[in-house]
Amino acid sequence: MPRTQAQKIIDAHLAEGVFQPGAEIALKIDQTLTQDATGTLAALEFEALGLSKTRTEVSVSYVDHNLLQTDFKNADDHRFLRSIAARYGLWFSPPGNGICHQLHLLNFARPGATLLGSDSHTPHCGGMGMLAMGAGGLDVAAAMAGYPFYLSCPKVLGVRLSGELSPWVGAKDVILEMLRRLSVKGGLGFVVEYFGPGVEKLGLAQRAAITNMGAELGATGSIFPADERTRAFLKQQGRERDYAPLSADPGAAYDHLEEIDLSRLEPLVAQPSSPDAVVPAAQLGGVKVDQVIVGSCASSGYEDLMTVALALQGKKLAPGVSLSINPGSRQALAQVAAAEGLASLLEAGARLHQAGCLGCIGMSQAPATGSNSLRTFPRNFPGRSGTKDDKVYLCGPEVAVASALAGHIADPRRLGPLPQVPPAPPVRPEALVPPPAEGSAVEVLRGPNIAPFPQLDALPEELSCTVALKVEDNITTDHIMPAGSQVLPLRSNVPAISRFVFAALDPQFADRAQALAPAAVVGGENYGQGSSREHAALAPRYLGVRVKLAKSFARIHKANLINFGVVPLVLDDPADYDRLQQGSVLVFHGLKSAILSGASQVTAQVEDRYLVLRLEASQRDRQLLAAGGLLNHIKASL
Ligand code: MIC
Ligand code: SF4
Repeated sequence: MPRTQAQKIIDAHLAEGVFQPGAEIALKIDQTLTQDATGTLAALEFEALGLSKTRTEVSVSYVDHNLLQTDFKNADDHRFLRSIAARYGLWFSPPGNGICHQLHLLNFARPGATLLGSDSHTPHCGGMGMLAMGAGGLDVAAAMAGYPFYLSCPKVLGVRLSGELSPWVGAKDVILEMLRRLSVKGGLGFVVEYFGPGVEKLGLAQRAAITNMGAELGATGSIFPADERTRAFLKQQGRERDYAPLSADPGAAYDHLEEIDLSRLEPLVAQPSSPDAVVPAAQLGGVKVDQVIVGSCASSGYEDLMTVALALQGKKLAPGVSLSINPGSRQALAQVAAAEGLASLLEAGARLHQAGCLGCIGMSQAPATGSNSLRTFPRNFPGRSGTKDDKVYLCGPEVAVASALAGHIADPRRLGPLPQVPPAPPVRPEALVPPPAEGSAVEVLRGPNIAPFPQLDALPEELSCTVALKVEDNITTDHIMPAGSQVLPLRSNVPAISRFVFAALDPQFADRAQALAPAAVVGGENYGQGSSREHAALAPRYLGVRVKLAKSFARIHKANLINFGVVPLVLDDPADYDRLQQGSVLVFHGLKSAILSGASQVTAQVEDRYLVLRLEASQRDRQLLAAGGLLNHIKASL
């Protein structure tokens, strides 16, 4: 049988199960990445497993999210992660080095391998022809310990690319076109696999920008073939030995097929406040822009920044526009400097920042009240910028620079001929710290804000829980567990961060859930989309939430709920969603036995009615739920 690229990698890494979409499989994980916002908890979890060293080909701990050091907390976390890396055999990337996905693609990604990262944009490295997936920190900690990663075997969505991008149309426009067609739910259960004659026209950074934002489609991963351009990229990074070709067999079948003629795409923009609210840039000429930011893991490499620099050459920003440049990596910044791009950026009036996530995760760069912000980021969920009622538009660097010059959203094709970006200068300002040969004597340095991982009890047989909150469709993990400069420093302190659960939607939530515990939350479709942050599962659990009921769940969030022993139940009957209200009491009899028996449905009594709720869970998931979470389960098995 001819196989897709995804199937080839899955087959080569199967630890349990067979390639059959929907069935549970376990995959051997070759590489892991963590970043500081999720990595502190992952490190605490790894420590709790009691191993002396990681058991992967390579594991890297990046510091890129929590860069503001307004007090000791983030600085303590950085130091803690550096010491953990040395102790347990991880590479360490210090603050200022750049964003995990950009750095991993440059320095470690290799075709044919598997990568598990505690960040939802880990599929960025799918641009290299690897199966790169986002997961909760606990799954990544388990992978670091050599455990396979359990997931539901994905279907494969093929995207046949033909033609070539026109001038001023970029990789971002390809993925925005996918979001326009398929929506933020369209990729659920799929690996998105790109193929066809258009592939060779895209460079590695472009491929990675496309696979990166496959996360916004809800996809498990996205993947490109590995070809001669992949080899050339690796060669330039001094890693040609990591090259291995990858492509689908001729005649491989896809579960769903899309076709994109690259030459027909035009510059696109996602409007506030969802990455799939996509329209042509040309239609938004009436939208004034106050702030423009070029950066984030999706669009911050050498070519992106150089395109902006060259387009700005000899020009000035429109009056009143603030343009920020957030390089994705120290390497990209050094390359732009070597190619003499910095002068144009600075002379035009741009603000130059250190390499990192910065405003993408609300760590500074919040827009002014009532203003419009245009960003080359992957996400524009409401309030994520740090400003309530923000209006954030998403685009590629081409639209960003055209708009910064015009003062309103602009089609970049009006800028005239596309400037030719010179080949990337061969500068590689290495600042990655390899693990020492022997780390067992390294002292792990903890600050006062780093709280131990909380104890979680096993699931009771009888459970009566009260609905503490009811929410709508497409609730993101940014709604459940906000980020931003106030909250992110608490990522290594679960009791403290739990005070902010649902804070923007309902500031009383934390107190109410704690008073009602055990509590439940009711949600609509695609509940928990977005970030991989496991705090969105663990912090509510810490407050006493034992059950979540939703019309459907996003993949990573559902896995995180199970990892912390929160039962995810599907409301198949829309009338049940309507019936449940804040304050409704759900009584489950024999819940634990029902879950362990493999039953696909459980019943809850609500007043004098019985609701039938679906539990989509593998046998292993059920054991985790019964044990009160993965950590309890692994500890019991050791
Ligand atoms: C994000 O883009 O939302 C983040 C911040 O990178 C998250 C991880 C986190 O919440 O720490 C992600 O995408 O997984
Ligand atoms: Fe960082 Fe933003 Fe990328 Fe998340 S989406 S990894 S916050 S740059």
